[in-house]
Amino acid sequence: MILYDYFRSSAAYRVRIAIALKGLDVERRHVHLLRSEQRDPGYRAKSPLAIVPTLELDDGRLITQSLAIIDYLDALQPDPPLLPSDAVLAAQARATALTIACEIHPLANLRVIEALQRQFGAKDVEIASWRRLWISEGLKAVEALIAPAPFAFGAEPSLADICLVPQVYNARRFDVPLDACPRILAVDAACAMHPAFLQAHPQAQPDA
Ligand SMILES: N[C@@H](CCC(=O)N[C@@H](CS)C(=O)NCC(=O)O)C(=O)O
Repeated sequence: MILYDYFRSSAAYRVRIAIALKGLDVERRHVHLLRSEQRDPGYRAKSPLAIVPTLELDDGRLITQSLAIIDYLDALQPDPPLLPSDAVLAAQARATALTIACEIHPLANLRVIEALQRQFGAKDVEIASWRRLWISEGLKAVEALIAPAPFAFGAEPSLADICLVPQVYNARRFDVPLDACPRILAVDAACAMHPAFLQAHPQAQPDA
């Protein structure tokens, strides 16, 4: 299997955490987003939206979307599970992951930021404020959804932690204050000591 990846992509970071938790052996190809390599026709043929991550299976079939890739990896290697065994907790962990992946992350994506600059002449200071607004609003909602113990939904990392840690990394990168989010900070601190999260960290990647 090949993962098309970029060290600072938070969506690819989610998949790297899942790969590390599952102990899977996956080849990596780097797609440099700031050099627009995601828009090269060869890569766009694999990912029609020209975004990372994409997983290419050994038979050439392709899976896009980090959460779909993670679902596939979970089916391929069920141990350790990525959702709590309790049905309600599993649904809440998934809801937390979707809050991050659907309600926060897309609003500050590179192509959205580029469109704000190109179509509306948004300046750097306005872009920074836009990013902070949506990350901070979204994380406040996540703060209310999770119940650290010490991971977001129990004693083991779940899909919620897999999505939360990269989003916290982004929040810090863009100077979003996190003092109003003690639960998120506690979960992030628990994950920071877990080997799979350390292995998947952007600064630990060969293309960093
Ligand atoms: N919903 C997608 C989001 C993927 C995504 O937005 N990737 C970003 C990096 S985090 C990207 O490739 N952006 C390139 C661009 O906007 O041009 C997923 O979860 O895989």
